[in-house]
Amino acid sequence: MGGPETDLVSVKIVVGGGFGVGKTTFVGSVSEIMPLTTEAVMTAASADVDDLSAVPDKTTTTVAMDFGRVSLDSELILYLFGTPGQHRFWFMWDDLVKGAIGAVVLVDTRRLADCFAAVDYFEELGLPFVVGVNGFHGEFQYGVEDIREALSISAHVPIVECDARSRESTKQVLITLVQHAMSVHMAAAGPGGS
Ligand SMILES: Nc1nc2c(ncn2[C@@H]2O[C@H](COP(=O)(O)OP(=O)(O)OP(=O)(O)O)[C@@H](O)[C@H]2O)c(=O)[nH]1
Ligand SMILES: [Mg+2]
Repeated sequence: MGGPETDLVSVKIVVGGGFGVGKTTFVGSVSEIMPLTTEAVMTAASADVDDLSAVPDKTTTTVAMDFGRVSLDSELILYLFGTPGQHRFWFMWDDLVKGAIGAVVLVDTRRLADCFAAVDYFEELGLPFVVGVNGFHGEFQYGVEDIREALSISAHVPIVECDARSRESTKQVLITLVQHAMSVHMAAAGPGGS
C-alpha cells in the first residue's frame, strides 16, 4: 500500500541580475542538492569587457545557467534557475524564464547602474519579482527606499536585504518571492477568482 497522497507542488524560480552580483553564490547556498553550475574561467581576453573592480576575487563566470532545488516546506519545492550575468549571454534569459512563477533580481549597490537592465527585463516581462540586495561584506550602504527610488522600482515590489552566501538569508528572499507571486496572481484572478 502506498502512503497518503500529498499535494506536492513544484515551481520554477529564476535568479537574475547583472554581472557578478552573486547569482551563482545564491543558488549554491540555498540548494539542497549539489547545484549544477556552468562556470567558465574568465581569461585576460575578457578584461576589457568584464568590470571586475567590485569583485576582484572572481575568476569564473556563468555561461549557461545555475540549477538548484530547495523545499520550502513538505509540499512546496522550488527549482531555481540562475541566469548568466554577462550581457553577451542574456539571450538565454528568454528561455530560462519560460514557465517561471517569479524571479529574484539580485543587485549590488556598489554597481547600481548595472542593475537597471535586469530590473527592466523582469518588469517588461510582467513576471512577479522581488529585489534582493546582496550586501557584499555585510554592508548595506543605502536604505531600501533609496534603492527603490534610484532603480525606479514600483511600490508593490518587495526589496529585501540579503547575504547570498547564507542559506537562511537566501531562503527568506525566496519565501518573500513566493508570497509576492501568490498575491500578484490572486490579484490578477480578481474578486471571486482563486
Ligand atoms: N563578500 C561577499 N562576496 C560575495 C557575496 N556574494 C558573492 N560573492 C563573491 O562575489 C563573486 C561573484 O559571485 P557569483 O556568485 O559568481 O556572481 P554571479 O552573479 O553568478 O556572476 P556571473 O554569473 O558571472 O554574472 C564571487 O567571487 C563570490 O565569491 C557576498 O554576499 N559577499
Ligand atoms: Mg553566475
